[in-house]
Amino acid sequence: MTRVFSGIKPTGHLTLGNYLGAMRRWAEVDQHRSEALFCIVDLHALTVDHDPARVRRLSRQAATLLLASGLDPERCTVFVQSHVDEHARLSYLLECVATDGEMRRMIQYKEKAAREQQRGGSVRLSLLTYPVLMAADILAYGTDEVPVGDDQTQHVELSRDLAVRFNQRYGHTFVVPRATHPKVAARVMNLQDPASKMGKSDDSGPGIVYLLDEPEVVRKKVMRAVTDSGRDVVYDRQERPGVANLLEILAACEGKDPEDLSGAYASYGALKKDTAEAVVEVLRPVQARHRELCADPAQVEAVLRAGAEKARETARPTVDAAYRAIGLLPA
Ligand code: AQP
Repeated sequence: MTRVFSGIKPTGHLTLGNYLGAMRRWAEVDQHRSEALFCIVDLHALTVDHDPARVRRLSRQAATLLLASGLDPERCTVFVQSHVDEHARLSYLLECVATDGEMRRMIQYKEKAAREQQRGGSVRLSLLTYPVLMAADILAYGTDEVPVGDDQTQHVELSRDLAVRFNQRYGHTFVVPRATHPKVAARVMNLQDPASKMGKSDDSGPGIVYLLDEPEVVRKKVMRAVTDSGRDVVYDRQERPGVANLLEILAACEGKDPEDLSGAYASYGALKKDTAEAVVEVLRPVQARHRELCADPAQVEAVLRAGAEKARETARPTVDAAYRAIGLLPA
């Protein structure tokens, strides 16, 4: 059976981008057709300036929202990265296979390091090595497929490269994974700045739809989305990124094609109105289930505990094999 692994960082409140680009597919497709593991990758949240209490709060919230979005612990494994030591154990071995140049070429490293410096902070070493930890997350589980938004393509490519390099040098140890992306909404853009990804750690609130936004807030944000200077509704990501983003969001919510949808609208106003309502409808069941789960936090804790145990059992043989293959004495 295909093994699927993917994760989400507790660096902010989860967004519509996280949902349409990743979470919804995990719940609707991946958990039903594969052996799937989904992880709150909390160690990754420590790579930039962070508040410990906030990371804890966001980790719990992310776990609750993953379950609210339809992940079923009977069908898949949901757990927290830091509860499974194998991630950090394997990360060190992969650091011994990765190169400094490879790390410095990572687009997200360049962007985030620049952001940290602009804010007057220093760049943590873990920000540079974070893609190696992500490779460890993936490779520890013998993962075949990594369902992600397309911002993660470069990181999954690195995981492939490291798996191949390790296997060539030390003998076959890792499955070589590949990224999979949704057909539509693989990169949901910020509503106020359609040149930038809708990212949960951005500060631009009005451009980001959060999964827990009230319907009125969602409507306001979508109705105020930046569009383009033209008047007709055409799907053109290069020339009309604002309108294209709305068409993609609407198409993803309704399971349609953005190009086909563009012909159905004569004005930006009508497109925004339908997009806002479609988003409200997509979020409604997730928010309702989230409210129920918040009333029973012990249930979420129990899922995470059982998930960590299962994840540990799954990862340990591969990580132990990597320790032996690279030349370390068995304990
Ligand atoms: N805007 C997006 N459109 C489509 N998919 C997206 N994803 C994130 N944003 C979008 C996908 O959601 C999964 C989890 O994302 P993440 O937690 O790794 O990263 P993030 O939400 O992008 O959070 P940050 O903190 O703002 O991260 P940076 O600044 O690193 O991008 C992934 O599958 C991701 O592709």
